[in-house]
Amino acid sequence: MDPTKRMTCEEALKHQWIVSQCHTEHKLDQKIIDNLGSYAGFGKFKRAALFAVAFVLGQGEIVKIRDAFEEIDVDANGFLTYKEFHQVLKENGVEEQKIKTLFSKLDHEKSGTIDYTEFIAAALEKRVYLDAEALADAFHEL
Ligand SMILES: [Ca+2]
Repeated sequence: MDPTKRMTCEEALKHQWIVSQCHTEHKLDQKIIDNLGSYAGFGKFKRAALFAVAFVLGQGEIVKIRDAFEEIDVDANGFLTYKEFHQVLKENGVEEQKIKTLFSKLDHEKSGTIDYTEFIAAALEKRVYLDAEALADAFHEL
């Protein structure tokens, strides 16, 4: 191959193949999306209880959730902006209106972004949030 006809580094980086390799889709586990939906439907107290549980969970429980969080956190700064959340959930087939609802419910502290703990609280497995219900019940009985 004639080296003068070889593409430059800049050209290579803009090449269709490279671009398509770098721009992978942000694929989320459907189960996580379902969990987010359930969370959004919970009452304020239950969401608060889950938020508390999210703080004390072991890493093993949340590996999948962390992966999903990292998928959505496109710029990897540890917070999910509406733009990131919207983009990735839309790519995963979630409806516009539902994305809006999810975001406002997940943004527990109304900071305008979703942080890691808020996301974990919302994406917990049913098995875990049943524990949270037990916790809430116990709390009521005090
Ligand atoms: Ca981010």
